[in-house]
Amino acid sequence: MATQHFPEGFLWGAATSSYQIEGAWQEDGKGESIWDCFAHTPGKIIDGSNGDVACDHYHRWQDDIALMKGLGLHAYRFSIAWPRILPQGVGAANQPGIDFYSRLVDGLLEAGITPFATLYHWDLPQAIQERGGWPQRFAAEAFVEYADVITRALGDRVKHWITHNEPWCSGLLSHQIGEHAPGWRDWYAGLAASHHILLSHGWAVPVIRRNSPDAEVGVTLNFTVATTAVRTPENLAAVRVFDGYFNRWFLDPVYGRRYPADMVYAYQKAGVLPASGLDFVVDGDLEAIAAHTDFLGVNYYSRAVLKAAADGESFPVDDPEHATLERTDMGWEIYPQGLYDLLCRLHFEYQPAKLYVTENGASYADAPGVDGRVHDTRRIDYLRAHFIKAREAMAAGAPLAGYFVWSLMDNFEWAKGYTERFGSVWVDYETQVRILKDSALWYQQVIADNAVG
Ligand code: IFM
Repeated sequence: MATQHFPEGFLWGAATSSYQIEGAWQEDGKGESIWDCFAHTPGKIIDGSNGDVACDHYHRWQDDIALMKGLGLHAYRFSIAWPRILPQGVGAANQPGIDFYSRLVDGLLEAGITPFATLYHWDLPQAIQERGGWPQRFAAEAFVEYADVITRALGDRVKHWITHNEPWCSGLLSHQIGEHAPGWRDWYAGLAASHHILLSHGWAVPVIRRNSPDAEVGVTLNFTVATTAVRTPENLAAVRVFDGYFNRWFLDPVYGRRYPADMVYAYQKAGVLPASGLDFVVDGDLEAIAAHTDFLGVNYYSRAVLKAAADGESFPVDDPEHATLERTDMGWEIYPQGLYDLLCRLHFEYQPAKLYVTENGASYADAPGVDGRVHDTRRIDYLRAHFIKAREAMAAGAPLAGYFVWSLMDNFEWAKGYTERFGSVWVDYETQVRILKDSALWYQQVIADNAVG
């Protein structure tokens, strides 16, 4: 395979999120989040762990910036813990929490690394949850208050803002499937939560622009490329439904197309929505959600190979027989072509002004060997294949401006606790020693060459 060069100025980065790495769950006036509460509930996290300490990044951020600088990263995507800023979700701000992110941002800028800040990567203040959480409209109003406070504090230095990370997860995985905090299993609540999350995005965009002149503002969605191996009308309809549930439900309103009518109808038919339809949508909401954004953040890991349910009515089911056997430790199929297909689809169907891959990566358990190094060659193969597909999508016209590897370091993988390792940097959770895996050294070279061979 010939070396693929990336255009000058292409941003190479790595990503993390607050709850997954910071620890310090009770320090310096931080309020409790729904993830503190969820992870402290027995039975919710597979290994019984939590993010109380995680990678202790709250205390080790300077060393972590030094690591990033050593890797040559151009950009770092991190998230801000809302309950560090407003411990009760609204009202009094917590200056030490603001100061932490202010120091982090200054440190990044001094190291020549561009900060990309995500406002919400799932750690909702528990106080907001106690008032009903995202299924309530109030949560969207509270988010705007939080967005205002933090962008006023950092908006002079942070020039790339992501309102939300993966609304499918914070809306449906959390309220419909129940795997993530707050662990509800109520489809209607999941749709209401998703709507208020999108609404809070739309409402926050002009506030961020006001507080952070010349900033780029966008949202990050996670996508699963849906496909079927046996192209019967039933299976193709199943693909359409899955795509509507996972991808279009979020993309369409953000790009001014309202909620997909086929899905509204399907939800009404299934009794998920009342006959009156989207009764949580108020006049003006859809216009707000469609606020102009400067970029779309794309999180891509895998695809879904689907078939129609046997009764022809229920939600589509997985068709593992027809998927390839190559999987990461998460059990996710490795399908780099999906990234090409996705970036091209987004470009041709939705025309975002700019795209960033805000997450892509793989979980592999490879640990330090006798030589003290971590030979994670499967992660290198995974990343290389995806970088190449991204470059091909750019050649086909997709306006991709940067790529953030998930994740900078091993961290708390939500309901899977510390059993999955996505990092380019190995973390020993006992000692907090960090070791650059082979994939980190490989990535360092990709960045230096601005090319992948
Ligand atoms: O760890 C998560 C991240 O928080 C959101 N996107 C997917 C990653 C891997 O599951």
